[in-house]
Amino acid sequence: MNVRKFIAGSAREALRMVRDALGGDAVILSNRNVPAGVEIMALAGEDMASLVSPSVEKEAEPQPNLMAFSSSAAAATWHNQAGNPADVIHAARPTDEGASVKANAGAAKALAEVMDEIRSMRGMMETQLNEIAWGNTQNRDPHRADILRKLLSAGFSPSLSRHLVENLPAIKTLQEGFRWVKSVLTRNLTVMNNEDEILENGGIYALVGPTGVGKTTTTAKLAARCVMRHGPSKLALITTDGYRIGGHEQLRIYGKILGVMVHSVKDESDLRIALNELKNKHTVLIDTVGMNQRDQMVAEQVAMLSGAGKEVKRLLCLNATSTGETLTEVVRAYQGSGLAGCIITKIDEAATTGNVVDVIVRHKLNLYYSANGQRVPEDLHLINRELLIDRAFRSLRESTGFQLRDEELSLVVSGAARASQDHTLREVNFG
Ligand SMILES: Nc1nc2c(ncn2[C@@H]2O[C@H](COP(=O)(O)OP(=O)(O)OP(=O)(O)O)[C@@H](O)[C@H]2O)c(=O)[nH]1
Ligand SMILES: [Mg+2]
Repeated sequence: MNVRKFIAGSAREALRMVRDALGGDAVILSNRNVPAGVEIMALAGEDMASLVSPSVEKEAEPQPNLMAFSSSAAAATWHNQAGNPADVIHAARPTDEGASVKANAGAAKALAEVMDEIRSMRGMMETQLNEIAWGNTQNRDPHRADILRKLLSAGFSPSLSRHLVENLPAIKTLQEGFRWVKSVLTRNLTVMNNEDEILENGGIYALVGPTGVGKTTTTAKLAARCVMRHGPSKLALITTDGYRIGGHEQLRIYGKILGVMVHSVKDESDLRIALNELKNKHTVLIDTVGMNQRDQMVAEQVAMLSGAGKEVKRLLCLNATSTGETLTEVVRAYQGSGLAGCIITKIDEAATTGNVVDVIVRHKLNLYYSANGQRVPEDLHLINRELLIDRAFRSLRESTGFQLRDEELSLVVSGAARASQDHTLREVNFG
């Protein structure tokens, strides 16, 4: 085996040297930055034969060519012809099994290592090419970089931010770019336009979500709005918070203040009975017990609400102070066969709000209200889409250590999934 080292000022130049010296079938073993530029260790295609036992050649013709690079775009186009190490190992099965088992095990291990190396190199090169492409964009069009930085600082995910910036039309000023971004986000945010949807139409609503997000407080705020519109007799409150000490007390106190009965249920059959008894009520609000989104009990709770014999519309409380990743997990866990919508809570405590807006846009959740404080009933508001999006970009502190510098932007962007790989972004409407 004749492994050779090539050093050049750039990856492109080093790859050209490899191709000139070892041909188009050369196998790249490693690639790293060195003081003089880039160092590539490579092996001629035919030398791969030394990695497998001689008996292999009879059975596995032509020799598996792990990777050949296209001469047109040295760093850009890599063809993995062997597919995966298993294919290669299979091709290397000996004719005299007993004698060659050991040799093949060694060859298989070596091939697997080479394949791992190749995969990690491919990932590295894709990242580098992405970085170069983004670097060019940044130089050509600095407004885009500014907009991207603002989106990321506001808490939007790298993939949605990148998707927006990539689709940004030609702009003359930064303001023009921001107007476009905000209008796209606004257009893709679905909200309850008229409170009559819940207050006039009535029905059975359950507030669900992780622990401490504000379900009970929001149930009380909603209950107060119902009572203000129709009086206390049209409303009933149910709590599923039966097993925690004092669990149902909190809602009972709010019920007492509003003059509304509070029913406590333990399980699905209890809920069925309660909903049947309350069938003449215009509105029933169910305050559920909070559960960690990673808990199996969430699925049981969804099943309990779905199997109660009546249509129970689930409203998911999304705590604006949670990260986008956590909120995504929460939506996935609580989605079940479909949520009626969501309510943003604790928006007053959130340093960034792009995260919660991002998750709502991606999952196409119908946003009913946002809560911005502990006061019942004052701190619950209908959504003004423009204001909510504006707020995401307002008062971003520049020195929290979470802001990105120019050279860091390309790293984030190159790692972000392209819209074509992220199905939640495919339907973003650009107008
Ligand atoms: N700042 C702020 N605090 C809120 C908001 N909503 C609720 N809280 C507070 O958050 C805490 C938890 O609220 P709860 O309503 O008990 O939350 P929960 O989801 O019912 O909690 P569990 O039943 O334990 O899962 C209380 O101290 C509330 O006053 C809000 O919009 N902003
Ligand atoms: Mg509660």
